[in-house]
Amino acid sequence: MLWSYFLLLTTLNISLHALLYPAESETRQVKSLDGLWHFRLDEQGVGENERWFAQPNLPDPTIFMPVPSSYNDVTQNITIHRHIGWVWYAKDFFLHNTAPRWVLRFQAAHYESRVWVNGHSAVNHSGGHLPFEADITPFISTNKDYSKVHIVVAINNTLTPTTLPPGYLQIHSPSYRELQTPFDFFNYAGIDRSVILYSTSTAYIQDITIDTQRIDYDAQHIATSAVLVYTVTIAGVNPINTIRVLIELLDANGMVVANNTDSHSSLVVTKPNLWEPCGMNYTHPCTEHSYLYTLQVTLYNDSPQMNILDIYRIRHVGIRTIRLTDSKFLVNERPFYFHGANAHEDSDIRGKGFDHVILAKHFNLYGWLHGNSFRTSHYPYADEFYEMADRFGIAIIDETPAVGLSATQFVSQATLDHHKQVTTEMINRDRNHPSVLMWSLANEPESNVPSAKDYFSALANFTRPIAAGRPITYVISAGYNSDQGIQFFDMICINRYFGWYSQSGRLDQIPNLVSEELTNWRHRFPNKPILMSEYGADTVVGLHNDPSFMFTEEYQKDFYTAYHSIFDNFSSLIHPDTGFFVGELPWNMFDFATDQSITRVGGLNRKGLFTRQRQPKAAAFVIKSRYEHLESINTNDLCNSFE
Ligand code: BDP
Repeated sequence: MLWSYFLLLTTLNISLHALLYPAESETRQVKSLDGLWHFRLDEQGVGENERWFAQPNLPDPTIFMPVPSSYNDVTQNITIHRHIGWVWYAKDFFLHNTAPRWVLRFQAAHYESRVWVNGHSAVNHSGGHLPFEADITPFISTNKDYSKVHIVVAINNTLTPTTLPPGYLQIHSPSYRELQTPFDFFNYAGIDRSVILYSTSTAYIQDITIDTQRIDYDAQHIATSAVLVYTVTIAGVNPINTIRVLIELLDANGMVVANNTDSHSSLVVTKPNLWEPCGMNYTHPCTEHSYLYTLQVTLYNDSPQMNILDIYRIRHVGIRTIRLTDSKFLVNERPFYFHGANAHEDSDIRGKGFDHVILAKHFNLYGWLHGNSFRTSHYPYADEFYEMADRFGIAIIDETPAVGLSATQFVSQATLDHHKQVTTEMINRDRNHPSVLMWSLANEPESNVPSAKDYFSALANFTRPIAAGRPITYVISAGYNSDQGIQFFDMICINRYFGWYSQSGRLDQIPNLVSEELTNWRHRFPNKPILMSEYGADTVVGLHNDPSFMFTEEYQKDFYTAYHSIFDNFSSLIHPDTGFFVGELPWNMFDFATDQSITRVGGLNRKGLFTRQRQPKAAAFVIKSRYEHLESINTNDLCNSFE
């Protein structure tokens, strides 16, 4: 009987961030607080002084605001659309006191958040794209079998030189304030992801990490065994030796394939089914599921009855390895080629608000396109995207919100500290997702200035030990001869717009320029694979011209085709001996909202392969047929030969 093998727990790691996704189980209840909340602007910024959080209702005028959503585009009111500063949300609900501990979790709110529960300050959080939570048990009444709970949230979307992303408030006059944002997407704000209440037992599973340490193969490259290492962190118990833990790995049929009773150890799986990214010749199509295991952790008290205290399941455990060589990105020791498209969390009316319809459409369209990857440009996405990517085998390059960094930020200790903080929060949240293949720590920093060198050296040194087996990179707009920071990272990811921002209208110039660019980067960094992390052209759907002119659907098609032949010349798939080019990610999958400006017609960046309403432009069919072709390149013979 398994119980007899139980070891007493010997280690207890308390992590600062309990980031396990709120999941229901036999011991945990989950209650959604999504829906219509009371909402109002606080244009004078007086709410906190006037103690709005302590009043039964927000002062009039209030309106109903859906949660999750960005508040900007839900009404017809331009003042709400372009508001800069504080807004307030409030909601009341009843909580039945059926558990000893209740945690209030915000999946994200943009940017600076303050939360009060029944008039008490519960949590403050800085940063727009990662979860935060508070144990609200002290603020609810425990002497009755129910509590009435009043939540008030104040949120400020003002970005500053030390926020990520940064922003610069310009006050031209009392009635003309402007938030300058050094990035190309609208600064949507509000409670834009779900709000969840969940319960735990008094002693509970606080965190779990799980990584594939190694996979062994036979001569046909069939996996014969795998070793997974894990850590379980327990909280709310003293002393720790009154607790026992059981770790079980279940296959897709629910059968236990490995187990252990130590809180920090390993699991050995024989004949494992590997998690594989989709859309490669040897893997599954992007419309079919990838193989996932479930890690089940059970916490018991150390009594003869072995009472269960807590159960938590991670349902998206994938067995796979990642390794970079000088010229290849290997997944399960086979060369992986990224062919997908970048995106934004962005849609009509919702802004950046999370929505299951948009989520499902997102992955259906990657399947249609045969796209096997995307970068979470330019911030970590909602958790649900990663779960879907795990399921479909879509590879993710997970990006921090550090977009628009310039020399100002590189000399700011506050920025570096916050950058380390969000990097840690992102890795802690996302490290158990097999779909996350790489961490991108920034997008297009001004990395050609001398101060970028120390900044990125410090950031790389900080991140490498916590990178959970993934390579680290940042995405570069600087030139191959001027970038100061990428020397400290593992991969070269470049954004290039030949034929658009430079050589505008000159498609004929693209092939030579791309060829020179890749050759020059390779020359400077002969040991780092290269990926085209953005390239694209604005395209107004329905606009045509022959010969192809900028902004027409013809131009977008020809633009992409001009890059592709050069990519193939350097491809690590097509030229396994000499190639070092490991992927192509068009900018962008969908048209997306930006600030209004003279270059953004209707306040949209129109570089989407699809419109903002998710309908294809002509170039989408070009990319689809290219990706179908890339899938058919046979890499079966290439395994196990990459040093
Ligand atoms: C790139 C940026 C991206 C922009 C794109 C563009 O990384 O955020 O949206 O340019 O201008 O440089 O379309």
